[in-house]
Amino acid sequence: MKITDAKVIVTSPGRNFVTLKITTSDGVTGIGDATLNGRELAVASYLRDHVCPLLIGRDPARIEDTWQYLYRGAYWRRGPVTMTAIAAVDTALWDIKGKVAGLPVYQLLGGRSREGVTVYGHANGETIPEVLDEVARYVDLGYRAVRVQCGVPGLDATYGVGKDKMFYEPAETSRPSEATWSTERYLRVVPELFAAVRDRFGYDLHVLHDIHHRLTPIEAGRLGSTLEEYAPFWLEDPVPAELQEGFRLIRQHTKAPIAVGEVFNSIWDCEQLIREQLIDYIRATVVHAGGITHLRRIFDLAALHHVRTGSHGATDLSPVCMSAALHLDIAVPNFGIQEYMRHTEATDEVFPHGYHYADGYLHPSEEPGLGVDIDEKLAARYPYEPAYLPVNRLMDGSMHHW
Ligand code: EZ4
Ligand code: CO
Repeated sequence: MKITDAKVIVTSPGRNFVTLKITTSDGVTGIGDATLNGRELAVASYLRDHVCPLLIGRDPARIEDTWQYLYRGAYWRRGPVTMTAIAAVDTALWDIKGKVAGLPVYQLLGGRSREGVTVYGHANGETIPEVLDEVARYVDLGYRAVRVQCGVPGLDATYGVGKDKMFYEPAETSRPSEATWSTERYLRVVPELFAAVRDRFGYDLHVLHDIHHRLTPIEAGRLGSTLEEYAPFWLEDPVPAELQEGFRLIRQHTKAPIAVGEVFNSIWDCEQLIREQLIDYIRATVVHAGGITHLRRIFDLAALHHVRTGSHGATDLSPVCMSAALHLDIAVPNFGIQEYMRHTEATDEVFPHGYHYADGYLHPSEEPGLGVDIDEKLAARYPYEPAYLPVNRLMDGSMHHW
């Protein structure tokens, strides 16, 4: 069997998605997510112009060899664009391998290690009472874990607080919108939020929070120690993670569990974090960290060092990525939790899928392969729309991390 076609599909059913579709000489098809929020067309071109021509004629069964061919063959390694493109090829080839074997992909990864994939939803609100109402909604839906984000008094927009409750979407304008930031105000409001959530819902619910890279290590250490009495499940992305050493300082000052990795592209972004046990959860994802093949390598390293998984699952990762993530989540020994932001109905229609939510868990599809498809006719009705993520400035106008 040989690869006879590889094409890139760009569609925007509410937001932009890039999908790679590979076809074999036996007529088997596989798909992979290639969406890089705010830089979508760079990956589309990387695939169309530089990768698809190399795939034609290759044996689709050789997943590892193809991964190494694209990784080593680029010479300039890593980076979000390259690794997202490689991820798309890798994911599509696992989909094909599953279909050829007649097995869901998780069976090829060693089979089930658990009955379902525990997920957390996003409870957002401008005010703390609004957030509490949202938490109640998730609890009613059966969720065991909820991420809480609220507005910061005095700031006009805050990360994590959007117009739509179930579909938070930060990329929405043809130029980056500008938010303002005050660490001092933020550090005052978060303990109040956690206190209110514990007061109303008690301690059985897992409560998570995303700092979105905005603090310094010592500030994160201070926030973590303040929140310890409220037993956070994790604090996510406390600081920008280019400097892995920085996490040592956080560890010295708090026992709050730390999660990081949604913007990581390879094992080299987290090797020290994992080896030195500076984090508790690794949040790298299939689409941005080199596909199922490479993410499994990261998860295996993590398993050796008491680090569990907590993959990114925002709306800008397509149902193809979510589907692939669930096959890994159900199989790996060190699964922790999976982020689950629901896609819009339009997105779900373009990407029909067999995974489903029930009672706090997501369940991967039992169909051969990944169990997700793309309706190309419908996809063609939603052309690409330029969209940028916001930028963030301090009150005096200095650029800050978004
Ligand atoms: O801001 O995926 O944990 N989830 C997140 C997301 C990210 C977006 C960026 O594209 O931090 O909401
Ligand atoms: Co995040």
